[in-house]
Amino acid sequence: MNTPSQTGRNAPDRQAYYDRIARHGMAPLWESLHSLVPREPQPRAVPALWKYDEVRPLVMQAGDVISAEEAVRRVLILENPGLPGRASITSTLYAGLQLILPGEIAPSHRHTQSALRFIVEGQGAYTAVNGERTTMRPGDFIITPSWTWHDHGNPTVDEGGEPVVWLDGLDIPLIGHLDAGFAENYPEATQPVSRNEGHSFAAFGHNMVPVRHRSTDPTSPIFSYPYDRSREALDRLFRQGELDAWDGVKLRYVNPATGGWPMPTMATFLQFLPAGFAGRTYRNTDATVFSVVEGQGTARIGDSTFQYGPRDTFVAPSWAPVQLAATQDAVLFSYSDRPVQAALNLLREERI
Ligand code: GTQ
Repeated sequence: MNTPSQTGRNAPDRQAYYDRIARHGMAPLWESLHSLVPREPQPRAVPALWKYDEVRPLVMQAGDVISAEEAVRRVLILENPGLPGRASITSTLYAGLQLILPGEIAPSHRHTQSALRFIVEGQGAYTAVNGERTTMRPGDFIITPSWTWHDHGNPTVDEGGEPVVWLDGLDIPLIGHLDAGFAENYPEATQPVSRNEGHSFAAFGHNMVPVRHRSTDPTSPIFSYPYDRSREALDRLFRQGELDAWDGVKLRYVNPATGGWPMPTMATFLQFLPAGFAGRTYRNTDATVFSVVEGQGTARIGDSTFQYGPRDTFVAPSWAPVQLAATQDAVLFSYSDRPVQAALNLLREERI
């Protein structure tokens, strides 16, 4: 039998050895192998819920603290309690609630991070992308693709403006891990408007594309996916009996020119859960952020049980079991990094 002195296998020797190799920029794999290569995902993100009734007053107070112009983007970051200080709701995704008051402008800039907006409260504000403005209404899903100029604005009170709040979803942590972030400001507060509102939707939003359109651009040519259209689709499918035991009626948003995702890094979904629905349990490797549009119910995520209602945000970490139920007809918007996982052949789903 080896004695520690013969082999150097006692703990103090080990530590001295670790200290020695650390001075050479090395570390012992065997101390961390299990966490580096876990048997299954071990996310630091935890299930979490932000009740809109609780956070709304705080979002509105941000309007007293700073102007949109000074803040550039006046947003309260929804930070996962398991990822403190990292501006992350999951390990790859960011979420925030952005407020724009009547008469305000959030100045134009662009960045390699992709952004989505999901309108939570108020209407009439606009986002401009690539020279086209889109008016926001609750439940609308709007995209700001990577490296496109974008500014947000809101009509004055006299023009009928009201406070507008939307959920920002960005791939900020993912782009941070990749060290692929670039950004620049537009020389003026707003970019010039070069196309009428509705242009991109007319060209690409009706199951048709311009006759010579040939782009294989992974980014959707549609900037806004209006809620009334998506809601109607869910409603019709439900009436025709399309109810999945796990998902209710669930559709994904598409790039209509390719059938792919609206943007290369983030997938988005809208689902309908009828009153009384008690979904079966599933889990996915793509951690998912949910924004409640309508209705009420329960989300069981891992060991947590959340009562959700309109405008609440909640998050399911990677591989956590999820069970969705509704006490009133409910509509949930959600987003995840699924396109990235699918492209890398990493996506796993389990329907239990
Ligand atoms: O609207 O451009 O919530 O750049 C975070 C970063 C929003 C935006 C955010 C951003 C934006």
